[in-house]
Amino acid sequence: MIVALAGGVGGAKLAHGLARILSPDDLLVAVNTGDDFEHLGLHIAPDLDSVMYKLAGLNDAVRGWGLADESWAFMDALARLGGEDWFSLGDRDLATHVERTRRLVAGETLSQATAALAAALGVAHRIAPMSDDPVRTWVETPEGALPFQHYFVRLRCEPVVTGFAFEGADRAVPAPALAAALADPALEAIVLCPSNPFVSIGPMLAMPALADALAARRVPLVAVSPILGGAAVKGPAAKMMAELGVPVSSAGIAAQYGALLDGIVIDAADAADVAGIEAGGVRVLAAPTLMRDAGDERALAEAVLGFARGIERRAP
Ligand code: FO1
Repeated sequence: MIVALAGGVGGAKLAHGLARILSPDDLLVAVNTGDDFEHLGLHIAPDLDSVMYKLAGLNDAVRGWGLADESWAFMDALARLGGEDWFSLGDRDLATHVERTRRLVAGETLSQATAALAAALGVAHRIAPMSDDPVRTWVETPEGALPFQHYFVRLRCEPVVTGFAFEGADRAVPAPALAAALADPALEAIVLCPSNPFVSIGPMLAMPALADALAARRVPLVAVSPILGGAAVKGPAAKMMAELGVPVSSAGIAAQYGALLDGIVIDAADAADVAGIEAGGVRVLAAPTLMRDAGDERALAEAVLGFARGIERRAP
């Protein structure tokens, strides 16, 4: 059994590859909720939805978020009314947020609401939020701290980043499915998907209860680098690394995760980084990491599983 910790697009792609190989009982995808926010009275969970839509085969591959074949009548009508239109909710996507919010207001946990939505969309594999407790990412800039979606969408990641805060993380505990999977004797490995180490995996590691569970693990933990040839495959990871003084490379990703890692999968084009990372005691697999289609996703998932199953947990 494998636990994959995932953010949005990159995490969803690797999760999709893993789901092609592993049976539903043998995979848990635990997803960042630091990007979640309340908007227009609705609970929006962008990374959970990116993973859910991808595993359901309903995602928009070009836009990278939301549903394929979307229409925008709601947003057009909202803009005409002078409403908040900086965050785009497609007509079909809107139903997900309305139904999720209805379930949460009725007393369901985010885990229960997520499981219900995913099942309704035909997803067989298990998707869980990282926590049922609210964790909210703030992006620190020279002009002050910004809620994550204001930084990411409203300001298009333009402000310089000086740090991050994860409101609520100190009190949050891993979702029941994640806690159970990490304690399951059948667990073989933990995979950090090729997601942003600061704002996708960072909110998870900021939960002391999850950090402790990861530190107490008996199985190897491997990351897949989201950096390829000195650039991020998607999103602001490279810009954030540069602004924070972290080398924009897979070696920089390995350094960011530090002692947590037993191994890292980096792109074959970055093979020059292998020796430097291995000198720090972390095993490295150099393999194609760019996922352009379902074949790439499956091939990377197979490479990651083979690598993770072939290495040991470092002595803590
Ligand atoms: N990203 C954007 O760049 N612009 C949007 O208007 C936008 C709307 C949106 C609606 C629902 C959803 O699930 C995701 C949405 N995203 C949008 C993506 C999302 O904000 C980010 O990609 C993630 O938070 C980063 O992982």
